[in-house]
Amino acid sequence: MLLYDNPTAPHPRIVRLFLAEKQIEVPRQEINLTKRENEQPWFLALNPLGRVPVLVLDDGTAIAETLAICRYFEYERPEPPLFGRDAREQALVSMWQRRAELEIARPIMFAFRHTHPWGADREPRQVPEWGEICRARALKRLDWFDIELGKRPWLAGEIPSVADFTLLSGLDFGRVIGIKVDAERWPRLARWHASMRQRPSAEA
Ligand SMILES: N[C@@H](CCC(=O)N[C@@H](CS)C(=O)NCC(=O)O)C(=O)O
Repeated sequence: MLLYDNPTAPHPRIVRLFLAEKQIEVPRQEINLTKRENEQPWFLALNPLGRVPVLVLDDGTAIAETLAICRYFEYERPEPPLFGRDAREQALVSMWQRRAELEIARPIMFAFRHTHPWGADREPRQVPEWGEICRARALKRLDWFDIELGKRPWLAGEIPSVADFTLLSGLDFGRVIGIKVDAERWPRLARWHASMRQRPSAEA
């Protein structure tokens, strides 16, 4: 088994957080995105989209997509449950994971790709105005997440889940476009962030 990884990109970090919480060790190989290793034919054969993470199983099966990889490990090692413990929790984790990804992490990623020099020759056309719109949208959604995080300890309920790792990775990546966890504006988000930072997985 081999996990194709990258130390600074947000999606691979979700998998590392997930593995750390489950105390699973997996051999990893870094894909250098700056040197465009992800665009090499051998890597595109594993994931035609040219994105990390990718998990290759011993039988050669290549699993791309962060959530698919996390699902694989959830089945292999159910404890601690990170996708919810029953039907209700699983539905809530799924709901909040998608919201964290679609409403926070993705707009932050678009803002980065459309305003940062890194994205200049990776996007078909870099549109800084679109990047700014995405940045503003993520900030507005964080106001909402702050309210939600005042209602329960973790994003989807009483136990930490893959929804929290998705939010943490997206939010921390926000640093690259100047988004910081502002405790004045988002006190409950800051409390949650501090709790996440105290977990043994935080350095993953
Ligand atoms: N939908 C994919 C997205 C993966 C993704 O966007 N990976 C980024 C790093 S966070 C990547 O490999 N980007 C390379 C590039 O765009 O050149 C997933 O959930 O794993």
